[in-house]
Amino acid sequence: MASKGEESATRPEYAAVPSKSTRPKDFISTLPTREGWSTPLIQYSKYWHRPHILEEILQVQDTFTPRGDDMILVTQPKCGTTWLKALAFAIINRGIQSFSDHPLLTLHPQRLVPFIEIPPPNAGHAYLDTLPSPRLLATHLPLSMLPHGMSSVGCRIVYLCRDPKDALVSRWHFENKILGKGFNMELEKAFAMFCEGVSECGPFWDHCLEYWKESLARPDKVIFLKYEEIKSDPVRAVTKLARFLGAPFSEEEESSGVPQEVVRLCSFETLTSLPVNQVGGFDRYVQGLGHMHLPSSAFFRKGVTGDWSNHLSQEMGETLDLIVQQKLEGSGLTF
Ligand code: PAP
Repeated sequence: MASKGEESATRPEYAAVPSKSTRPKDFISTLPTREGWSTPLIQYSKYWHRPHILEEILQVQDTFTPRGDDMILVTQPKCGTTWLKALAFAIINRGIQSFSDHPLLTLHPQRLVPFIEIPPPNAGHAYLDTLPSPRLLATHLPLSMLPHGMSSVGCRIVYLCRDPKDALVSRWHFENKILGKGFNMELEKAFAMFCEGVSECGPFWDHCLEYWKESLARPDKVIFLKYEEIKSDPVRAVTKLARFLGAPFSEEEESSGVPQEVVRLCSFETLTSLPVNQVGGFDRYVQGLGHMHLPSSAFFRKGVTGDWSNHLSQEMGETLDLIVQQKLEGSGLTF
């Protein structure tokens, strides 16, 4: 019988996205499209994407070269990406940077850890090749759409998910904030679409399930975390994450409170108190919306669990819970 290690070595590659040489011309225009919140959504291999992001995803398939020591932070939008970027960055850089002179004090976590599928403005995807190893990268991609080669070279993947009700409400506020009067999506309609599985990178439950199953099959390469679990015991979560990333805290570090320092530096309270996270922002071109300015502060709202109940009715909460429960049935994953 094959051991766990042997099994993972023979698993098929993740990639389901066709490469440039195999995909038809105008590939995107052949895919199902439907109305999204602010731009249309296009469905590829059951997942919904904004058109410009899908174009980037296709390019990444052609250009991204994974490295064995890459660490990939994966989330669906609004599941705690900014927080996870800060925590992972602080963990792996703790040996070379003191907490009083830390890059997180002067750089937004979103800048410190680039997204694979969203290159920095004017940089292009080749930018990722210029980063020194080990690279800390982020993505919202489903497991089955990760760039080719990530599984076989053995990248470490950290998956963070969140109660879908909170992720939905957080996303709705975010779009409201960045689009202002240009955002006309009623929360009830956004909720109905979400329940149908139509959300950016959704269906929400399928995205979670793919990584959940992979974390059970390859626990040394994929770790599955929940926003709520980090909230309730951040030191425990940070310790677990450090161990997974191959940078465990030493006894000396534990007794001198280093895990607590990481938690404090990356806390909602610390990050929101820093000017770098309150002023300025990110400029992006979004097809269908034009040039957008994403204020740095838009990535920080309340930073709590259960805020959905201030925006969705109890009945809506129960409806979504039931859908998610049915979709996850038998997997062992619960929210
Ligand atoms: P992204 O996926 O678009 O990059 P992401 O960082 O996941 O965004 O979403 C922001 C959410 O994380 C916000 O949640 P809320 O709307 O429910 O408040 C934001 O407040 C929360 N967040 C950001 N930083 C932290 C942090 N340090 N601790 C806890 N929550 C945080």
